[in-house]
Amino acid sequence: MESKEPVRVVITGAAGQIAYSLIYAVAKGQVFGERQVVLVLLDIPVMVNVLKGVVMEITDCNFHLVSKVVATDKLDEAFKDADVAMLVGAMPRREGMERKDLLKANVNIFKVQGQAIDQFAKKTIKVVVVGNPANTNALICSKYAPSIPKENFSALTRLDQNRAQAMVAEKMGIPCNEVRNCIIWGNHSSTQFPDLNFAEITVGDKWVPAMPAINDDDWVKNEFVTTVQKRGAAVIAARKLSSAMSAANAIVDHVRDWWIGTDDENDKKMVSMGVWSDGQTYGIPEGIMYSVPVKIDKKGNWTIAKDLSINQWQREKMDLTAAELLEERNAAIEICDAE
Ligand code: NAX
Repeated sequence: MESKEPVRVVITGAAGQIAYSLIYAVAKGQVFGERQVVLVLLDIPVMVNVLKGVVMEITDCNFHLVSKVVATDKLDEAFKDADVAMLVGAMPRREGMERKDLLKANVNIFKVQGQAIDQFAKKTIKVVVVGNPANTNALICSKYAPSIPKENFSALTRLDQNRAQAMVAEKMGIPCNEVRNCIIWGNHSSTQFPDLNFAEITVGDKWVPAMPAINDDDWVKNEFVTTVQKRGAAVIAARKLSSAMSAANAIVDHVRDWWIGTDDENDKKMVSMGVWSDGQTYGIPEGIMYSVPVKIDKKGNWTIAKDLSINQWQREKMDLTAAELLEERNAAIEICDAE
């Protein structure tokens, strides 16, 4: 990370709608700061022409931080020496498609991308999986990249955290940068558990617990939880397209914090990431990619935030989303083994 070589960033699904906002943010320095980047854009063969148009636009932006653009539909070319991979591209759910058919299509995408990462990328690569089902896709990707540490794979749940924090800010009538540590536990799906028990807001120049200030247990347990869980569907219903600008923004937040760390003066900031569970923390089963609160040091190593006390209500919600992830994992592994 210390070297001044450009950061080689792979963005998959590069011709899609999230990538259209994401590429701009990465090229503008919002993730890696004033550091040169090589943008590697991967999509499928039928999208190669669209990708050409995206490359033309990148050129026309005159980004001073972009040292090179590679647009490709070849996995080996895409993942060669990659430092960071933002795996956005996936098969969308079509009307009438069963969940298991979606899982099948996507598991295979992330299996072959895992194999390519294993073979071609730097062993220090950091991977964030965005394409749904993000947690299970991240698990499969990691499974097929055994030479890369499991800690280097993650699933995006930062959008859910951002949504949760925005809701608290709105409820309290304060700016969103005065809310932190809203935690997302579990799966990036409607079983996720958005948890305000460790959230903080600023009063004067001090961070204080948010729950006593909100002082509305019914809102916290009901309206807040379900609104965050269903926010993605609400955006689709209104826009007729899924979240794109806010998803790209969350990927930026996720990777920037992973790259430079969340360390603040008191080391109190927590961010949510779907990460490998070793079965040792907060009663989360081993072998799934479960979203937890993490702290990240300046070298980019994350650790799960410690000593958070979990009550019975939280426990039940955490177990419910774990059960869904175990089910998804078993179905995904069955698909991979059948190939
Ligand atoms: P789009 O359909 O606009 O773009 C997806 C792109 O991926 C397309 O250009 C497609 O050709 C490409 N693609 C498909 N298979 C590929 C493969 N094997 N290799 C490379 N590229 C491939 O979708 P978009 O709105 O950009 O969403 C992308 C994914 O993000 C979807 O799976 C979506 O469900 C997921 N999301 C995840 C979120 C999260 O918080 N984890 C939130 C936003 C979003 O819903």
